[in-house]
Order: sequence, then C-alpha cells, then structure tokens
Amino acid sequence: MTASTNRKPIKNPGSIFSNIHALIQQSKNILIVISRPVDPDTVGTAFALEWLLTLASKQVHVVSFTRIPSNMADFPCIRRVDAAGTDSFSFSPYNLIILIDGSSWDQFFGRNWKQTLKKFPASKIINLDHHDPGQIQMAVPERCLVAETSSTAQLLFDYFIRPFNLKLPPEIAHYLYLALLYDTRMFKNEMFPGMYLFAHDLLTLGADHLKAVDKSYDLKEIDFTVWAVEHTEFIPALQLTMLVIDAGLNIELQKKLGENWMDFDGLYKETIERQIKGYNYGIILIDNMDGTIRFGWRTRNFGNYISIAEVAHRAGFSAGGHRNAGGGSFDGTIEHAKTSFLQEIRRALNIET
Ligand SMILES: [Mn+2]
Repeated sequence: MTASTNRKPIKNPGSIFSNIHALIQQSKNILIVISRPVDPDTVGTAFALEWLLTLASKQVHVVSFTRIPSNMADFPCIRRVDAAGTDSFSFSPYNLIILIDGSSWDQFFGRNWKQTLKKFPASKIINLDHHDPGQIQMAVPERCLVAETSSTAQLLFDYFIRPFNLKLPPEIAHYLYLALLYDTRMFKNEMFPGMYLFAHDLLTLGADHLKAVDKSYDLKEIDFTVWAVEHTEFIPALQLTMLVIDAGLNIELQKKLGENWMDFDGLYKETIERQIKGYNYGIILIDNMDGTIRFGWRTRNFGNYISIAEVAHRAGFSAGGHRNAGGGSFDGTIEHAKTSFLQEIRRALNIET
C-alpha cells in the first residue's frame, strides 16, 4: 500500500539501521515473513533481502502465514514463498525474524498472533516498513526501521543496497521495480525523496519497464466490478461510495466467483472508490460471518480531505495503512458497523443528522 503525510519522523533512523545491521551480522539463520495483503512490495522486498543475506552467507527462509491471493500468481518467484501455518511452525531454529512491509502483528501472524508471539522472544523481531507506525513499532521501536518512502522496496534499497554499492542481479532489480510500481500506483501517489532515483537505479540494473507495466486483469475482476457497481450506494452528501456485503451477499459472491472472491476487487477499488467525480471517499464493509466485519477504504490523494482512518477509529473500528488507502475491522454486526461509520463521517464533515 501507499503512504501518508502527517506522521512523526523516526528519531534516529541511522542508529536503528546500525542496530539492525549488527543483529543481522550476528545471526546465522534468518526467517523473513511477508505481510498481508501479500503484494509485490512485500514479496519483492523479501526476495531482495533473501538475495542480500544469502550473499552474506546466512541461511534464509521466506515464509507467508497468510494465503497467497490469486492476483499474485504471476509474480516471479512467488512459488518460492513457503506458505505455512503458525500453529505447526517451529520458530526456534531462527536467530532473527524479519517482518516485511506491515505495521500490525496480525498482518504477519494472522488472527492468532498473540499465541504466535509467545513462541519466540521479542528480541528476535525486526520490522522493515513504510506504513504509518503501528502496533509493532510501539512494541519494539528500536528494532523497526520505518520511514516514509515510496515502498518498503525503496527502504531496503536506500539503507541496505545503495550505500554498500551492491550490484543487484537484473531479476532482483525487476522484483523491486514491480514493488515500486505497485505501491506508487505507477507514480500516481505522493512524491517521496529518492523515488525516481530508485527507479533509475533499478532500470540501470536491468529491471524491465515494458514487462513491468504490461498489466492484464483476470476476467473475474470485471465480473466483480460489474456486480459491485450495482451494489454500491452513492451518497453525494457525504462524498462517499459505500459497498456493504452482508452475509447473504458474501455467499452470493462465493457462488459466483469462488471462495476467494476478494482477490478480484482491485479494479473496483482503484476506479470506483477514488476516481468518481464528487466522491472522495470509498469504503467496503464485508461480513466475515464470524462476528467480525472487514473494512477497507480508498481516498483521493490530492486535496484537503478528512482521514478515513480517524473516522473509523472514532466509530470503533481498528484501522491502519496509509491516509489514502487502508483497511481494518470491526467487532459486531454489519448494521452496527455501517451505522457507526456513517454517524462519524457525518460528524467529521459537519453534516447534521
Ligand atoms: Mn508497501
């Protein structure tokens, strides 16, 4: 995902980097964990880090404790990710556990993250990320290299690769280029210092631009978009599009597009949720049918708009990510989630109920 503008800078990134660098040097066996959502940034960065650590004679294992979505099936090297479950996984062989491109524990360890965290000491954790600081940074601040960059890929390059003059192989440069294009929506998001220099360096190293921008959608993306547009509420007074998928509609989508129908919502999110004139906010609420509601949003990048994450927090949701794109959850019914969100967005926009 992409990044925000109003956050505190980390106090001393240089000393955090030195700390992390020293920990890596002392370690022999290293586990790299990719985050949910599994996207080109987390996967590309994980394998660039794997390459780097292998060069330094470390034993490295890249694992995902979250399902790999079908829209990542074409990502090169995706088959090299070990999809594991946290229950049976043995963390003890590893000296370090490096978490890539996420700020909350459940993004790495799933719903039962509390149980998983009991399996190893916090002193094994390292986090590399570019999201708004969250739970992990609160817990182990001196082990989190979190900076406002275009992508975690750029963070890795700026700290671990460029200063050491390492020559990435073309395929690894290409992974990082895919990560950069994905997280910046092909440079449509905010400008970050060094972003274009990073792109230039990757192209010089052999990333293939035309191959990277050759995007094609699964037909199911179209099916979902058509279905979703018909089920979207357009609320002009709140500048809001809202798609509410209750239990019945969730089952309908499972029958129509399969159990993992949520893999096909990318086109809808990109277009309807933030590119319709007059509708500056787009949200989706989904009944998970387990007493929790899944929440996601998109917001325009340009202009002075309210923060959907703050509105959601006040409405009782957990929410994280970036100002212009993020997700979270709500404990309770979908009706309650909807009512509560609408009440808070009205309040934030100063609209009388
Ligand atoms: Mn990212």
